[in-house]
Amino acid sequence: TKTIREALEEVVPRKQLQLKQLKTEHSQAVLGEVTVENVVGGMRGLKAMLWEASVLDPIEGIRFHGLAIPDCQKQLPAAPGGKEIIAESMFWLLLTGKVPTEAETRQLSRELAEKGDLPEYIEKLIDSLLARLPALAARIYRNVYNPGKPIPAINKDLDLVGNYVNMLGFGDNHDLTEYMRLYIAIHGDHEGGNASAHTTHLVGSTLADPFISYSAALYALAGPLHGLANQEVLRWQMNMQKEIGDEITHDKIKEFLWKTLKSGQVVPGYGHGVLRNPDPRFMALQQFCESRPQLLDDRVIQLVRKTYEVAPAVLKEHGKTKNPYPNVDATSGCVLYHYGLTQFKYYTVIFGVSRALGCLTQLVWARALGLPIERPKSLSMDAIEKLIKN
Ligand code: CMX
Repeated sequence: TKTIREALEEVVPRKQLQLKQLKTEHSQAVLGEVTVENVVGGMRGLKAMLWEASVLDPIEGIRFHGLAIPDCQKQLPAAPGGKEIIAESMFWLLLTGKVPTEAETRQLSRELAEKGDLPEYIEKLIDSLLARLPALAARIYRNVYNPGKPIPAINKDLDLVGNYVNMLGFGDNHDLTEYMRLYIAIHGDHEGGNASAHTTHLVGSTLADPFISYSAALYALAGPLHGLANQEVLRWQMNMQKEIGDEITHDKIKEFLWKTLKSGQVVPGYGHGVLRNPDPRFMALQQFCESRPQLLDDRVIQLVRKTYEVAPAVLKEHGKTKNPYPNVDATSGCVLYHYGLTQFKYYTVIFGVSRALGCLTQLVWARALGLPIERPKSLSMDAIEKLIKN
């Protein structure tokens, strides 16, 4: 059984060599063209970043080192007594490109649990940020929403998310724990170009420490077009519920969708910068709901499912978005709400605990490979026009 450090040490020299060869043998190879659309359109589709852990295909969705979500669900070890993927096995895969054994996963859980107490000073080990995030995030939750109640100590025999849910005060809810395990594993990484991942990479490229780099990413995650969308979805679905009452029909949902669109708002939880199909993370969370009748009885979850039956056609008719299908945020917050985590404002914090897996993985790789400070070239509109004319 290896530790994660040993597993990483095996991979680093190979990757360093690969980068060296790319730089010496292929540095002038052309990977694509830069169009005006790339520059004025938020760099969509521009191949301009190194990111090791995952690739986002517009049709298939996310693959973590080649493994799609159903592959991960089959291959990555779960927690003792659980069935869902856990953060540790996902982190191991993201960082090393290998599927860990059950023993390796348990060992990582223990290592993280041992480092998970909030210390008085900051160690520089990168994965210790990861280890401390649950305690930090749980303390925020408890201080804001449940002040004065003691927070349980970290249980060294439990996985990262098991401990997190425990510290949040929901440790006796096995279904929520399993949901959070799945949620945190599959939100872990989504390629490098999304706003939070890219922010970590950019700030980290200045050699700012991982705490600062990842804090910057959380500000990006807090925007309603990105991580805040899952709480926006819940608010929007609840407003829909209020407006259409108990009798949920396709026509009433359609009417509400058009009202949202005509007021100039986006439909939260739908559309994506890269995906052009329903998000497999959305499908995985829907499958979780399908295996639990009490979730299917929940009015808001029913609305989410019914909305999915109607919204793609409405968005197609509306004709603006390139992707009329749901992304993961269309469902993720609604299930948290069902399980009693009713404070919407906190949902992006949970997303933040998860996204650290991928962002910090790449930060480790950026350091191991000695990647340079990021510094793309900018252009004014006059300069673009001049280049077009030439
Ligand atoms: N509802 C209505 N209009 C939408 C839309 C939606 N869900 N998604 C995109 N559009 C519109 C855009 O606003 C844009 O309109 P304009 O031409 O008037 O500016 C047009 O369709 C084209 O946009 P696009 O190329 O399809 O999408 P982008 O890559 O620009 O934006 C995203 C992607 C996610 C920001 C956008 O789809 C959106 O705002 N979705 C709703 C918010 C959301 O769910 N965000 C979460 C994404 C996942 C995540 O990061 O967590």
